[in-house]
Amino acid sequence: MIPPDHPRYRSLMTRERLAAAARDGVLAMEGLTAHGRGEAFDYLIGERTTGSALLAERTAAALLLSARHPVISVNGNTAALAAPEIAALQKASGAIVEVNLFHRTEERVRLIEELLTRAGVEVFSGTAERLLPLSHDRAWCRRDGMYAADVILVPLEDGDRCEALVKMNKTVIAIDLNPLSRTARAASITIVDELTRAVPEIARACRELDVGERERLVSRLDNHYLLAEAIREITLRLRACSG
Ligand code: PTJ
Repeated sequence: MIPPDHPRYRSLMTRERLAAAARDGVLAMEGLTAHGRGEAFDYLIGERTTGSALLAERTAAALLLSARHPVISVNGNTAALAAPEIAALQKASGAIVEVNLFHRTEERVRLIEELLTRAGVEVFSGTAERLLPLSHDRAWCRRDGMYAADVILVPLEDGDRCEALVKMNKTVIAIDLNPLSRTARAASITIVDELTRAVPEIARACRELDVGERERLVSRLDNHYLLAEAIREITLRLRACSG
């Protein structure tokens, strides 16, 4: 029992939620350690959406809205943490939502698709094929879904697939609290923010941006700048805490 007045209530409840999702088979056990790494980086950015993250979120919205075939890729952590937020983003952006897993079993795909559907997501399912140039199971996707995407949002990604998607000339939007990760470096744009803060901000921007603002954001996209700013904001915070 976690008392609501505990200073880390939200964080502890999130852990409980993920532990339950792991017991239910939605979350891979490895997803718990991935979350722990994310928590550590969230401390470093001050558990808030930084200025550079907000710019990245608005640019991500502009990319999704300008896309011919936008896709949101969902894994176990994303489904366990943010299924209703993904439903709202799908509504605001018009993107396809497809499940893609690193620790893939047919049973996990089914459980995650069911969880998303219950949250109001229109899931793009059907027969998956081994289409991406990867030796692990993230290679499995749908020909008319992820494989055909021009813009793809990949929350909590592993670097391999991110690199492969960029090589396939797709615009890859990563959400990753670690600005030093291979994913963060390989993506076309990286949002260094916590998933449950980032997804609603992208959805909000999708509802707000006019065409002129979209074009301006896309034309100024610079991932090196965004990552450098994220690292600078962490450095400033560390300096303030140590001072
Ligand atoms: O469900 P599956 O089988 O597809 O597996 C999903 C995981 C997350 C286990 C898999 O993709 C994986 O191993 O990912 P990595 O390589 O550990 O990368 C996850 C990244 O996401 C790390 O850099 C974390 O810092 C970051 N991260 C973790 N939690 C969050 C996060 N970023 C944003 N928000 C979070 N809540």
